[in-house]
Amino acid sequence: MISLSINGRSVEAAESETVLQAAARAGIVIPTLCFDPRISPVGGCRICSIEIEGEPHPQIACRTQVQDGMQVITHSPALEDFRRTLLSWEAKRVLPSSFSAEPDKDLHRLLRHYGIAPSGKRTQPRDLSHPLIQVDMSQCIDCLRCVHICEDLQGQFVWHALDRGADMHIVPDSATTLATSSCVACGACVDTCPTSALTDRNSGRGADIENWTRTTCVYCGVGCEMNVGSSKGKITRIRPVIDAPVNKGHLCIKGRYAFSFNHARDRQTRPLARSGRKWVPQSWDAALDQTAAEFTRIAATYGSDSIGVLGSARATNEENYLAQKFARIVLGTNNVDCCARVCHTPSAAALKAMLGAGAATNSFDDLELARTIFVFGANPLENHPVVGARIRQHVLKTGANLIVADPRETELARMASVHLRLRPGTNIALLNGLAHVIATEQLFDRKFLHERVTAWDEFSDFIKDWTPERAEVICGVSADTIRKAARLYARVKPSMSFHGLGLTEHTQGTEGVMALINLALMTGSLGKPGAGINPLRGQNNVQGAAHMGCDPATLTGSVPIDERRAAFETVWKTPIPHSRGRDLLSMMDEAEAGRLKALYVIGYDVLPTLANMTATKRAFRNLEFVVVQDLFITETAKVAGHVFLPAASVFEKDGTFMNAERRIQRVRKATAPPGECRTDWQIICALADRMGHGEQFRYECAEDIWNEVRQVWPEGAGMSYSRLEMGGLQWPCRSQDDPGTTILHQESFGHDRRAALAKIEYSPTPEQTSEDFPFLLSTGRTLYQFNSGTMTMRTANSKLRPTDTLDMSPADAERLGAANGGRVRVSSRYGSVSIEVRVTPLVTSGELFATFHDRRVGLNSLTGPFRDNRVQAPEYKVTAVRVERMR
Ligand SMILES: Nc1nc2c(c(=O)[nH]1)N[C@H]1C(S)=C(S)[C@@H](COP(=O)(O)OP(=O)(O)OC[C@H]3O[C@@H](n4cnc5c(=O)[nH]c(N)nc54)[C@H](O)[C@@H]3O)O[C@H]1N2
Ligand SMILES: Nc1nc2c(c(=O)[nH]1)N[C@H]1C(S)=C(S)[C@@H](COP(=O)(O)OP(=O)(O)OC[C@H]3O[C@@H](n4cnc5c(=O)[nH]c(N)nc54)[C@H](O)[C@@H]3O)O[C@H]1N2
Ligand SMILES: [Mo]
Repeated sequence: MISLSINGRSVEAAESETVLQAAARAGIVIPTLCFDPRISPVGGCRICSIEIEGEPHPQIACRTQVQDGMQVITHSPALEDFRRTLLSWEAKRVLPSSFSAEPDKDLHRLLRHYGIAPSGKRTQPRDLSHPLIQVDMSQCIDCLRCVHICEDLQGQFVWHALDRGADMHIVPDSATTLATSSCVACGACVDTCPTSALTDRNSGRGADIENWTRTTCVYCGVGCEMNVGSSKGKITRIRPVIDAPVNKGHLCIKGRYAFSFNHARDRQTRPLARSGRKWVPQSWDAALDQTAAEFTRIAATYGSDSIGVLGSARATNEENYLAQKFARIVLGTNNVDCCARVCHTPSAAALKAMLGAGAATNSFDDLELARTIFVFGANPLENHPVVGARIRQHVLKTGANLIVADPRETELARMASVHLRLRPGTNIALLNGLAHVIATEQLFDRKFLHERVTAWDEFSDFIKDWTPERAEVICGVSADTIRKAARLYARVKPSMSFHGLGLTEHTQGTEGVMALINLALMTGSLGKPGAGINPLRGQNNVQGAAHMGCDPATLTGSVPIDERRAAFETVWKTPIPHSRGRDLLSMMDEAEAGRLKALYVIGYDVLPTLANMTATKRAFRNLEFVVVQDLFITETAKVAGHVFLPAASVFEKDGTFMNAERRIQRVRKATAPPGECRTDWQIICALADRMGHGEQFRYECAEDIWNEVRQVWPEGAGMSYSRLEMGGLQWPCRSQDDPGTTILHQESFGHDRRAALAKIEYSPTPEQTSEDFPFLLSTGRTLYQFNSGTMTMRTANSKLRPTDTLDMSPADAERLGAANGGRVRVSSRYGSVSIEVRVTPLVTSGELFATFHDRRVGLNSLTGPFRDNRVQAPEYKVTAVRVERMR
């Protein structure tokens, strides 16, 4: 540390700091205009000029390093005059109407502070081509913040500065409109722009915002923190939290812009009951009475295990905790699950079985420490965009190695050191080939193998047969490429892997994750910074929903029921049923067989998103009673619902989420629920009360529920709301003074000091192409839409991506005579759909890729009945199909 004087005050600073940073820490505000902590200092505006004793001219604080004994003046009359002069020039670019509409823009604040009136006029037309971002270059002051933030934070390189000096102007990479540029609408440029040159469209006037609430994003498992602006009871604007540990001042198009669903006209705000084909509004009393009576009747007639409950990966931990408690002690069944089943239950199962904890081993902050990043079957630039951008930045800035295993040439694959472009459904062959190279070339970590790993002899015997040449025949990746990837992963360490559904949604999904864990065990890539096995979890709280106990076999904390039965029964004051619970897929089978009679579906549109929709529909139609608790009449409700209970959204309640790196973060109420909507936890408690269990469901607020969770879950006991108020914490966190755990397995694994390697044989899926079904279809996501589309389809995101597409290689399109944007009929052994074609070189000839977000397409009519051989996740990633042109 060194010491300097600022305005006569002695200030301590680190040698690496700038005067601006040191001053800010001391609470001294130096005005800035082109500065943003998220980008490296541009230093062009000179507003942050300061006087330094001994220097003849003013220096700029954002680029001046502190020095021991330095004497700084930040606010002399001369400096203030200088600032006023500079700002008077900039004021000529500011339109008076923008000045009053957007008081929080940095330049507008400064003008107000210095009492300078804006006097700008529009000198060129606005660019209104983009549905989310308005461009008004009349008001641009050439500060370059947009150019730099797009490079430094998002890595998209959309904005460019053309010409120099007085002629400088900023243009998108299309050189014409923003809509035709490569913009992905993360909104970072708007967020940093200090004028109204870049503003959000459709998000109200900044001047009208009455409240800002810090909360956690409602979409994916990254867990970005955001500030939600509201006015007159509506969400009107969302901005990233600058000091958030996960997103560090960044958001993606969904978090930033896709919030208008919250106030959609068809948002349901009253309980409804089905009467024939119609939904009839009900009072809460009537709807809850009917639900309680039906559950009671069905349990009495067919037994408790004829009812199932599905928790919601979109709702809070507190609510999911209550959903499983409700199933177990009110209904008396362990039939409780959630949509983790269909995505990363294979990851949780594999990690739990091999390493003793069913969650990501490391934190997102580790990725900047990794020298090799292995992205396996995941597409983070679209599906976890803030993490995707961090990966891209790390690779661009440090030259870290990137290995991508994906049948498609995703954007990350395009910039990878090695792209393992395998045939869908052949992960095991590829992973075993990689393990073979590590074993036979002795690239393993001898010390780690000795101290932390067992079953090496059997494993090395087994893996001998998996030569890269053998793997090549199956997975289509050349033996040399496999060798290259194995050498990078094993030699250039630390090596960190991130994986997605391309690994898990297969008949060998769990085993695929196990085969990936083998690589980490062999190379000692566990329990260390910059390493580990990290599933990129799906929704905002899917990790939490399952961890809270929305899983038939485990209780809160992911413990097998019989391991902690007594402890839970003491707190719950009721016995937990002994019968084996059914997972979602078995519930569907039971419904089809007529043995499951009722389903309580909380925040999960099962019907269109489960594979093999024809079978799902049959199962649902067999049910005597289905309750849907959601924001909207979902497809599930439309086809099968009997009672609809209107839930408050994430913007309308308090609670916590658990992100993909085990971080518990607060969710805070930004607006009141509309109409008669109630929070999920209030609804569950009201139902429990009606069914005679009010005593065990008496809570005043979300925090009361959380405190009970902490009581039954020792690894979460240390995370009180008062601590979470200061920022998220990662479990295990056992006591109030436990800082939480950023990296698991440092000294020993969850179950033991040593973990065993797993011998995984490859067994091809029964879903094979044939003469009738010659194409392999894989399904997944796009940046702009989210899952069932219930939320994003009701926002302006739909203008950027109106419907699902079938991605097809140019060669196949030509052969079939299918044009870009034309319609085709796709048929599998299970069903058929009509869908728009998108011709793209990103998919290989013979393979197809489609998204599943648009209910009008109903893509899951195509996907089939096969499931993961251990935990039943559907095989969404391989379906044999044929394609016919539609006339
Ligand atoms: N924008 C957006 N973001 C989302 C979602 C969304 O719907 N939209 N959904 C959220 C949810 S619930 C989840 S679970 C996550 C999912 O996030 P991801 O796991 O990234 O999801 P997918 O796009 O389904 O699949 C990832 C990749 O797997 C590849 N793949 C297909 N078959 C194979 C194979 O056999 N082997 C390998 N190695 N790769 C294969 C696909 O080409 C694709 O690029 O995203 C979350 N984030
Ligand atoms: N073909 C194909 N199909 C797939 C996949 C694939 O890769 N390919 N992926 C699968 C995967 S990984 C997943 S996770 C599923 C996702 O399928 P879903 O879980 O159905 O997807 P979401 O769109 O996340 O839907 C959640 C529902 O929760 C509601 N909701 C939001 N917030 C709240 C709340 O606070 N309370 C309540 N009660 N409701 C709320 C929304 O309105 C929405 O209806 O889809 C699966 N389907
Ligand atoms: Mo998911």
